[in-house]
Amino acid sequence: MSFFERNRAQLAELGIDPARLPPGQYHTERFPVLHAGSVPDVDLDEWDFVVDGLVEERLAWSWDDMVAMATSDVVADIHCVTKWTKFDTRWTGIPTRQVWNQIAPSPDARFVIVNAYHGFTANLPVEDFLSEDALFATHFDGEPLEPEHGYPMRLVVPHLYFWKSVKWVRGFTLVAEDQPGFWERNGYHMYGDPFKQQRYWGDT
Ligand SMILES: Nc1nc2c(c(=O)[nH]1)N[C@H]1C(S)=C(S)[C@@H](COP(=O)(O)O)O[C@H]1N2
Ligand SMILES: [Mo]
Repeated sequence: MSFFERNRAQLAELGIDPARLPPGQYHTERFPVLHAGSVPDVDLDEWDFVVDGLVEERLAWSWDDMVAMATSDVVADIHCVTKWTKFDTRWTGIPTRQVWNQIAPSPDARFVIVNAYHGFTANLPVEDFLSEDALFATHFDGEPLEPEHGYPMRLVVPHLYFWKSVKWVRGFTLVAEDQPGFWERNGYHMYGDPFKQQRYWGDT
C-alpha cells in the first residue's frame, strides 16, 4: 500500500468520511507554511484595506474600521495544491459578504483580484469570493493569526485550493475579465477546484 492509500485508509478509523479528502491529497494534523517571499513587517497604524476597480467609489478602511465589523466563525477543510489537507480548521473573521454589502460594485464586476503585501495577488470569481464560508480571517483556532500564516488578516476560501487564500491581505480589486494572480501566472490553475484536481495549467 502506498503512503497515500494508507493515509486515506486511516480516515475510517478517525471517523472522517473519506469523501472529504479530495483525490490526490493526504491529510495531516500539521499546519505547513507556504508562501513566496518574506513575511511582511506589519504596522497596524499604517495598515489599510482598499477596495478599488469596478466599484462606484474607491474605499480604504483602517485596521480599527475593519475590526469593528461583525465577525463569524467558520470550520472548514483546507486543501493545499502541494497535496496536504487539514480537516476542521477553525477561523474567525469578517465574512466576505459582510464587506461586499458595504461597497457599491458595478454590475460588470465578475472577478476579484485579491491584493496583499509585496504585490501578491490571487484571482477568483465573485461568486466564489462570496461563498458562505469565505472570510477575511483574523484568528485561527481562537488565537490571532501567526505572522507566517498571514497576520493580521488573510482571506480564507476553503472550497478552492489554499493558494487562493491570500495571506497578509490588504484589499481587493473588482474586474470584468479574469486575469491571473501571482501563482496563476506561475503555472497554477485559474480556478483551482480540489475535487477536480485543477492544480496546474492544462488541468481541466
Ligand atoms: N500573500 C500570500 N498569500 C499566500 C501565498 C503567498 O505566497 N503569498 N501562498 C498561498 C499558498 S500557495 C498556500 S498553500 C497558502 C498557505 O497558507 P499557510 O502558510 O497558512 O499554510 O497560502 C497562500 N496565500
Ligand atoms: Mo500552495
